[in-house]
Parts: sequence; C-alpha cells; structure tokens
Amino acid sequence: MASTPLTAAFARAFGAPRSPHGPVPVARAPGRVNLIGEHIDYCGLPVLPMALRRSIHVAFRPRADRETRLVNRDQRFAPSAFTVNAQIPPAAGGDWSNYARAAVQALAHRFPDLRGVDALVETELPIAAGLSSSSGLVVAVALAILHANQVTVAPLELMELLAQGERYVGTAGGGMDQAIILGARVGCASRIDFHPLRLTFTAVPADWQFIVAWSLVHAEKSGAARQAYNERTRQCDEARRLVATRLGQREDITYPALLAAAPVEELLELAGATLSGVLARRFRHVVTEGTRVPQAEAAMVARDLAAFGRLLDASHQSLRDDYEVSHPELDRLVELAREAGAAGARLTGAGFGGSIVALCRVERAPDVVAALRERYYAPRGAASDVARHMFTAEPSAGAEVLIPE
Ligand code: NG1
Repeated sequence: MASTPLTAAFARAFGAPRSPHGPVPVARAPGRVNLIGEHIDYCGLPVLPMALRRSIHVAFRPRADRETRLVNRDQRFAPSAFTVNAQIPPAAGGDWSNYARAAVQALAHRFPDLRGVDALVETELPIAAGLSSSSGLVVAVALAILHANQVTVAPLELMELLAQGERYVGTAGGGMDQAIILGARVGCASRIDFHPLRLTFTAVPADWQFIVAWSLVHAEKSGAARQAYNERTRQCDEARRLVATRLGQREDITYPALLAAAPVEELLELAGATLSGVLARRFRHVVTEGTRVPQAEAAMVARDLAAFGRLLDASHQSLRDDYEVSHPELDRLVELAREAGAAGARLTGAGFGGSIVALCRVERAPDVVAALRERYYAPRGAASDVARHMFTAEPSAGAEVLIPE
C-alpha cells in the first residue's frame, strides 16, 4: 500500500505520515449488487446480494483529539470536519459527509471515548447508482474509526449498529447493505436473514456472469427518491397490519411470520379484498418477492441459470408494476439485456434510476456487453465511457482494513 497514489494523496491532504508509524492504513469497503430480494429487507424478509470488487477506500490516521477531518479525492465533494460524539450535527441535506457522520455518531453512542481520524476518501463506485456507495462509505469510515481506536465489534453487531446508524441521513433503510458489505465472502452470494441477522453463503457457479449496467440516471436518495422510499416502507407496514388483522393474526406479526401463517395465494386474496389498490400492489410485491428469494437461492445451488433468469425477470416486473420504483431507462436496459441473450435482468438497489443486473453464461457476456454499448450507451453519447458505466460483477470479499507493510 505504501506507494499507492492514495497514500501519496493522503500525505498531500494531511501532511506526511509521522515516523515511526510509517504509511497510513486503508479501510476498504466494497459496493454491492443485490441479485434478488428488492425492497423487502425493511420488511424483515431475506435478500440475496453479493459484494463487488469495486470499492471505497479510506486512508486514515488516528488523531489525538476528538476531531475528524475528511477529504474526498473527488473534488465535487467538499472537505468536511466534525467532532466525534453521540450527537453530531448533520451537514446540509445531501452532503456526502453525512454518511461519515452517521457512522461516527453510531459508534460514539456505543463507545463514548473515541478519538477522531484524518481520512482521505476515494471511490471506484459510481455514486447514486444503486450499488451502495453510501453504505460503503459508512462501513469504511466505521472501520477506520474502530481501527484507529483499537476497538473491535463482533461482525453481526457492527452490521446492525451501522444499519441503524445510517438512518441518520433520513432514509428508513433495511439492513442489507451494511450486512453484505461487511460480511461478503469471495465467490459467493449471501442470503441475508434478519431478526436474527444471519448470512448464508452460496457459491456463484463459475459459468454464470452477472453484468451491472448503470442507466445514467442518478438515483439520488437525498431528494424525491428518499420520500418515495420511505413512503413505501410505511405502506408495507400498513398493508401488513391490515392483512394480519383480517387473517385473525396479531397486528404486530412480522412479514416472515405472516408468510409462514398462510399460503401466498390466500394472502394475496385477502389483500385484494382488504386493501386499497396501491396497498394491495405494494403487498403483492413484498410477498411474491419474498417467495422468489429462496427459489433463486435454490436455482443457484442447482446451477439452473434459466430458472434464476426467470426469477430476475419476474422481480423486475413486480418492481415496475406493483412497487413502482422502476424508471423507463431501467426498463429499456433490462429489455436490451434480454434481447442480447441474458437469461434475465432486473433493476437492482432502490430503483428510481440507478443500475440493472443481468445474468448470462460467461461466454455470452461479451455479446450482452457489446449490445448494451451499441444500443444503450452509444445513442446516449456515453459509449466512450462505457467501462465506467457497465462492468462484469465478480462476487468479492467484504470490507477490511489494509495495513501497510
Ligand atoms: P440503495 O440501493 O443503496 O439505495 C436501499 C436500502 C436497502 C434496500 C434497497 C432496496 C439503504 C442504506 N439501503 O439501497 O436497505 O432497502 O434500497 O432493496 O437504505
């Protein structure tokens, strides 16, 4: 690490590393692509993501006081500074540093005596592309602070702490992102169960290739998309309570318990008879997506690419029509990927813009990539930058602190 440009940039931003400590350590947090199980983590239902190789890197140095200073190598994001404590005032809405503040505040709650860090942030992840650059920043900053203070937290506890902590930014998110970013295993997708949190790994077949393609539409979670996201979490809650009551179950029954209490067909029938049109559609997405996740996991175990692809397609349709979180550009990308020979494709992440994930056999991937370049990116004037917008996704390892030699 010692001679990486990141370390050199750190020295330019904060001064050369003090001897005898030598070069600075770097916290690395990968992005993630959710394969299936979209908009159901906050309903407590399992999801199936994997980590990406593309990561956020945070080079850091412990400070002797409680200040934290952040510099981003991307100059669109202004430097920021705050004092480590359990009540950190947020920067303006949408400011990138709020994700770092979220992480530090959550840790300061748990460990009152933490010192701060000087930190230089660099990301290979496209921002607001549905690949969890925001939770990557939360996790990387958290690992930097923990390492700088020589504090350890058990992985599952840290996943939950940071999932709660990220709500600081105003999104009522589930716990998928922090869990996969911290817990991913190389070569594998992870089924994440909630309450209690648990990760179960399945090897991604070597002849499967997932392709991630950004729609060129930013899915800014700080704007209207946040409201739309939070609105859906409330709608899911209300739908669950109404259906549970109609079924003669306790109002506070969880979605997993509800799915165990009655067959999906019966739940959908009850929902149709009980809920308004919008709520019935939201409910239908949640319960059908909830059934697709174990089916997809089984298809991966059985190496049944066609079955996995059909589930991706069904998920996209449900997100588009029932959950209404797609975007015409995502629909177009999905359509083009399928026409080019993908076994299936869907929007990934929260939607409202962002990226798609498509699945094909490894040998087919060049055709799919070429078709998207020519038919999606070229007409939009983005063909020259295509490697930034579209890439093949290798299931990668979770976050870590890299210590210089
Ligand atoms: P992204 O794609 O990062 O906006 C969000 C939530 C997830 C999950 C997905 C939809 C956060 C940090 N992430 O992800 O928990 O609900 O949407 O499946 O809120």
